[in-house]
Amino acid sequence: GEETSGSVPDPVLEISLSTGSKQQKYEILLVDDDVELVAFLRESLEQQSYYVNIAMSAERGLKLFYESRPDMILLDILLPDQSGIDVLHQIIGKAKKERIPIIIMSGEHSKDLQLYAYSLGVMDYMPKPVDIDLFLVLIKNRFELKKEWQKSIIIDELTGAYNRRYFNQTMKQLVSDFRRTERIFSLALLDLDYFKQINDTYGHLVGDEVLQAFSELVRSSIRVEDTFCRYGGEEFALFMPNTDAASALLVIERIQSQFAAMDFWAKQQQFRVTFSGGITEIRARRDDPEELIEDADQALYASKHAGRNQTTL
Ligand code: GH3
Ligand code: MG
Ligand code: MG
Ligand code: MG
Repeated sequence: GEETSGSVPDPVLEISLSTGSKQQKYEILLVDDDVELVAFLRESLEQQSYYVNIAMSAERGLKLFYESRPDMILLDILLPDQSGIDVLHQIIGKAKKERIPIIIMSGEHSKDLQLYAYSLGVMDYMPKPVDIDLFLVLIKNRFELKKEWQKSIIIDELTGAYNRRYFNQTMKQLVSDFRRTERIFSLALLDLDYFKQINDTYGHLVGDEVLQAFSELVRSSIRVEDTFCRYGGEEFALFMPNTDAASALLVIERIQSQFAAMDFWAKQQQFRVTFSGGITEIRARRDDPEELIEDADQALYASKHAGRNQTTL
């Protein structure tokens, strides 16, 4: 199998993963050489619960930009060693790629300079002297957009479940946790039964509603530490940390009987839907992502083969 710990991390997902259900503390990189302004901004920003990293030169700013992982950059233009514009040229590519907003702060208000900064991809231009009320609102709005974007890249739109991208990242994380600390987890694959028939009989929109109802039921039945993902089409995956396969089975079987009892209505007909499950638990000699998926998939196949609406270990 593939070694996961040596691979390149996905910065966007690492941020999303680290937030979890907790309140995210954003890190702001402040690059400015004005001692008084820096002290004032730091205090104001920390009061809003932002974490502030300070650089008083371009060189230090660049170093911190590459070493830490700021969620936003506040950048002065007149710096002692290089111009903020030079800094901008060096960081704009990565900042755009990782959606790190850059806000220029400057006492230089010329239209040309502003145009140039905006054309490079700077988000906002804050004139000095800084009006702190305006500045704080602007920063807050930028972070709200960022949060929405972060969510949008890991959530499946139809079902609200985490998407395949997040599935992969969660798998990686849990596997590396296991290898480090022996913390086990179970993986369940859940696949709706005869779903093609539902679509064919009642139409795709009704099929979509079934997927939504199923997802809602699962999400309301699991713990906060569990991660529910849409693996693809009408197939879903559930990660259950600190849970062995036998305990995971109880969880899935409870959901299975609740789902099978749900009444759906379409075309003046009542109908019911079931799903099948396959569960596997991570073990020392079976701890590659591909192996885990393979095992859960085989168990799922056994459930299908044995008549569906059941779960196999
Ligand atoms: P089995 O019990 O063996 O799993 O049979 P099945 O019909 O559920 O499996 P199959 O793989 O043959 O069909 C899956 C169907 O799920 C086909 C596809 O059109 C449908 N599907 C996948 N994604 C969506 C979706 O987002 N919305 C709707 N309505 N249908 C979807
Ligand atoms: Mg300056
Ligand atoms: Mg199916
Ligand atoms: Mg399927």
